[in-house]
Amino acid sequence: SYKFWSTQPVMKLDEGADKPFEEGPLRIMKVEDIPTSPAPLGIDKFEWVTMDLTQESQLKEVYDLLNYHYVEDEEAMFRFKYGTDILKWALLSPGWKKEWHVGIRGNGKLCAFISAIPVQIRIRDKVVKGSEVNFMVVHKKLRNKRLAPVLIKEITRLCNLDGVWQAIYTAGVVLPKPVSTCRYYHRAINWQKLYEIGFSPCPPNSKHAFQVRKYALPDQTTTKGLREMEAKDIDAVHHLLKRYLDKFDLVPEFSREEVEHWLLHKKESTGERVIYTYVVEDDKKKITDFFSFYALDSSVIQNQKHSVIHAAYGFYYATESGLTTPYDKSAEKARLNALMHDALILAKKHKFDVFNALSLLHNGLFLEEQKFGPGDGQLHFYIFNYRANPIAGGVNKKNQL
Ligand code: YNC
Ligand code: MG
Repeated sequence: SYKFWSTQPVMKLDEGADKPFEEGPLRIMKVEDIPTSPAPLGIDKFEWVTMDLTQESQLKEVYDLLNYHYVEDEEAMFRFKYGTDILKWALLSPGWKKEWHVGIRGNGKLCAFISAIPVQIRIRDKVVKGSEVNFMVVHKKLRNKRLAPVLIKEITRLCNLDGVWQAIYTAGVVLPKPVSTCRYYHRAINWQKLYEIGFSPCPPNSKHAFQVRKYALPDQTTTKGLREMEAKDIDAVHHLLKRYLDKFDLVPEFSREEVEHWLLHKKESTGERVIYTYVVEDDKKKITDFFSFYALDSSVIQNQKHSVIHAAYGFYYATESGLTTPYDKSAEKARLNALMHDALILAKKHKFDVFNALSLLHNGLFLEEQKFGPGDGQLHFYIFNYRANPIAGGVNKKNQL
């Protein structure tokens, strides 16, 4: 019945399915009408706090909260284990605001958190200045007490105070109303470990040795001119990505600074490596392709032998082979398969156990051939305060390719 969500400027689940409609904001408001202080929490010893993630001690508090209480799969086998370096990457992106890192302390202890970062989103032909809301978490002991709506209303107020009226967010749960839905796909790299954890079953008519051989990868990549992205590639990667993302209906509009932040690994950085980006440079020194993946561990909740899975997540890519006139789908398919095969080889070299990808962008062109299998998880995409026609997600849906 969505007691909370039915009060919010979002489309109803049964709305707008029959015929296409004009897209745009649902509710128009003015900054001067937005309250300048948060709604009182009304619980003794509980208070709103702004988390300063540039302070190691506060970053560590958010890390601890997420480490024990953040997203688990349905069977509670795994839980995302965001480390402090990936949290900095995700939350201190260009234009970040301290005020958008919101916590609740109870008796001084951090027990809930929600965040937003500024983003420009293009939805079909319109560009919206919005925010991306992520890392909403409530301590397990405080669940089902309607704290989530309180967090959501507070991050909304803070975005509105900065003149931001739209937001994008994803969730595994169905809420009113997904603009698009994707499925997770997984490609085993260390099949034996995934088997021991209980993530990858051995099919009844198969044998261990066969499964291990099926997922074996060579040690060397084969794409000519493939190398790690460097600072000198930022403009070329930015330009190529911008042209490639033009093909899609729901994408970020990245600035040069954002391309640098999201894609360039800083060699001098200490900490754990988060982003892996590779470019292909041709004989004329032109960047013709790039691909990227990021590192995100998951805790294995109940296992004698293994406590963590090292997962690589497919991120942005672009290829000139997808940009020819006329468009040649089979040429793009062949190229993406070659690139993703190399991505898997590099992921193996960097000791990842599994490579995860969603059914978005043109991933449908390579998932099957690269031996990805569909997972149980779905990821729903939402836009707050915006009326939008559904955007086909999933693999091989007609609008996608
Ligand atoms: C969810 N994930 O339906 P109704 S994703 C949004 N996103 O409301 P309570 C959610 N809403 O149905 P709990 C949600 N999960 O009555 C539940 N809800 O209308 C809704 N899990 O609240 C739910 N992190 O406090 C219901 O539930 C109401 O104590 C129930 O808390 C929920 O970060 C949660 O999965 C998720 O920590 C915090 O279960 C808790 O269960 C938890 O009684 C593990 O809440 C971690 C987890 C979610 C990851 C994410 C994106 C969040 C997006 C939030 C929406 C942002 C809107 C845009 C705002 C800015 C606008 C501008 C401009
Ligand atoms: Mg609650």
